[in-house]
Amino acid sequence: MLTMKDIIREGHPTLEAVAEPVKLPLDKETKNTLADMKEFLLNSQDDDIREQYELREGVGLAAPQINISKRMLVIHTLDEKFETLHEYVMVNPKILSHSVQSSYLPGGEGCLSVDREIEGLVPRHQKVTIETYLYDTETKTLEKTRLRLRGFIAIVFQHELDHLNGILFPSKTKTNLENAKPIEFKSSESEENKNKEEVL
Ligand code: UDB
Ligand code: ZN
Repeated sequence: MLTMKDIIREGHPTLEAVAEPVKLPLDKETKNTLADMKEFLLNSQDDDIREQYELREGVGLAAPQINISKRMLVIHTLDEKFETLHEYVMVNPKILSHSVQSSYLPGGEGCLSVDREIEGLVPRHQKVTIETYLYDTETKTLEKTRLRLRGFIAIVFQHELDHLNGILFPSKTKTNLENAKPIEFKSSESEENKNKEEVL
């Protein structure tokens, strides 16, 4: 299984490289890597496994973060209303179009590959239409798909896509964002929701 030891950190050249497109059809090794990446996020979101292996609770992971310079990423998280689970294993994703409206996380961003607190806000597109191959880890099949992502999920996607292009969020922070929409998490009736707001 992947642990924090497998995640490379700021300063490693792979995090600054533009990753290569994944060759299709997927080979066995690539399928295994995608399954491992998804498993890392699931493990990191399981309270017992997270504590046992000292994982950070991840919502997304890009292959370059485990020192594999290929255009693939995984996302596993609820939207900001805590309504819909978005779980995607993406291969060769690209943005087809995006909103003019931008958005940001009011608490700023973090990164599994960045071990320091970074001040500032990161502007993101509020909505993106993407084209990607989606990998199904159960059937081990790949399907070309168009998706419309918005809000928090769109932010996670753009953060991961930046990793495929050798970009880390600290290089994009601003002190002042005009006309951008803060992505607020559905508040605060439950303790669970409060905890999630603290993580952000
Ligand atoms: C994260 N996690 O995984 F809304 F239960 C961040 C870390 C760096 C703080 C672990 C996170 O935002 N967790 C979270 C959010 C919730 C509810 C919840 C847990 N990433 C992924 C990453 O580094 N990918 O490369 C950083 C996020 C910052 C903005 C989008 C991705
Ligand atoms: Zn990151």
